[in-house]
Amino acid sequence: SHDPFALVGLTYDDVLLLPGETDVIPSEADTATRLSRGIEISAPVVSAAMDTVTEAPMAIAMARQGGIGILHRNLSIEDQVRQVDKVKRSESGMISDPVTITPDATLKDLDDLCAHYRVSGLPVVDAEKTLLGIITNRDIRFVPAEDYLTTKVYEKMTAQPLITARDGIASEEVIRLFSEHRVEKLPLVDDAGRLTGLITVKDFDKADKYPQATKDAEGRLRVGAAVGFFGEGFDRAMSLVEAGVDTLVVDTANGHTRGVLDMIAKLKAEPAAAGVDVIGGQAATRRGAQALVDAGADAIKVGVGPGSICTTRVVAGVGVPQITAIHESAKAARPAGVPLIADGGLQHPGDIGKALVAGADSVMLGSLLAGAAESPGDLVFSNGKQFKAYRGMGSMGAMQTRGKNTSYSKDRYFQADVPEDEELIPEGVEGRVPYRGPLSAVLHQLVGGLRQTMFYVGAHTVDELKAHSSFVRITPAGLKESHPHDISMTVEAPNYQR
Ligand code: RVP
Repeated sequence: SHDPFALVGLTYDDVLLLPGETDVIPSEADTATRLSRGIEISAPVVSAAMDTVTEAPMAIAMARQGGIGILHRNLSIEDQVRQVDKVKRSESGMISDPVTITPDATLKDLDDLCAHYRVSGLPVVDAEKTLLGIITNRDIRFVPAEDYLTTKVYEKMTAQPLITARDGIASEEVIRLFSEHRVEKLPLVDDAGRLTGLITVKDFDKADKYPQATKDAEGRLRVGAAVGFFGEGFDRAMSLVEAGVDTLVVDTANGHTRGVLDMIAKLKAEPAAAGVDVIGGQAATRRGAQALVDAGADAIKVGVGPGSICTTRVVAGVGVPQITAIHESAKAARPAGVPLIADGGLQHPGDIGKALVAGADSVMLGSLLAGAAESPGDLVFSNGKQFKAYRGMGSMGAMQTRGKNTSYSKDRYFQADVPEDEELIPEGVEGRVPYRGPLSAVLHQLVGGLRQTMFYVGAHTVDELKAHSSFVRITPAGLKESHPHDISMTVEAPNYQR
């Protein structure tokens, strides 16, 4: 017989992990995991596809630290494509498709391109891609700004003799050329003298600095991007694929519906998108997750209503507390070998380990990352403290980004058809979070917390953590005991704020 109250919904604050025998040293714990069927990450953290969390700077910082960012979709296709492009060009030993300039362009054009891509110089090529020279800051240092519009690139570029190399050049050889010739950019050319790539000193150094970085086969940082299932969703997806995106996230508040499942199946069947993992969501039940597995999703995002800015559970009365949602979804995903991403509701570093033990393979974070320097938007000062804006993608503000009811992403909440003169039904709120400094410091604390988890439970790897750990359910008295109590805190810890 069916008991409607048999399922108890538990969330992060309802459980703790049991300590176990251990010989794990936190700094040696291996936090590597799978984001999706085809993408490995060395830290199980993903930045949320929200317009106050993930644009190119956040995605770059996330990938450098071994996680990955999912670019939000509340912007035009062209703008989102530009974001992907920025990440893919940002850093790698070698740039295979460098930004170039033609000899008859002006220094003003050069300056604009360099500012946009944050680079210090460009190879100069003709229409056939033949390398003619290179132009950097150094070449134009003494040109007054008022002459930028009338001075042409060919007048100032460094032409012959150019230091160049062939594709596939060994690292030691690159280092030798850089130091011997004191250049900072090494163009790669083919037999016909056509430009095939570029190696810069800066990128070469960074490759050493971020050994954990999440990279594709060509050594470029990996990045994901959100798409909808409605209207231009498929065209958006194809444009992102063309720009080199590594994974598409079909981003909706409810994945257990025909339109979303069809979009996932269509993307999986599209030859042009072969090799691009398709992530589907959201799920919060075993059957919802099974439907996404059956549609062919390469990973499933779990979470209906847990988000810090989310009001779905009070507006619609629908949702599943997150530990139970993950546990139930894993019953469908695990046998199929499909990774789960626990999305929303994490408040503390310790919640990451709890999510993994419940059945997730990684976590997606909004509020915990929105305060980082790399999130979109400026610092806001209030009463001598620093904040950054953070809002739900189902908030009025986000759903009316381009004017009344005309955002790119209101279909996330299935309100694409609401006409302009009608009030939308928001499922999120707008607010702010404390400024937290650079993402590297934020992630150091979050992933550091997970390393401590792995030490306490005796797990050398994420697989061991998932396989051998278990929970104890706690009461409100237990939760009270978990937090600092019977003291008024005088100093905030970097990983604990009230
Ligand atoms: P949190 O980390 O708790 O801030 O939650 C972030 C998640 O909340 C997002 O990844 C997304 O799944 C969800 N979200 C985003 N907007 C809204 C909303 O307006 N309801 N919810």
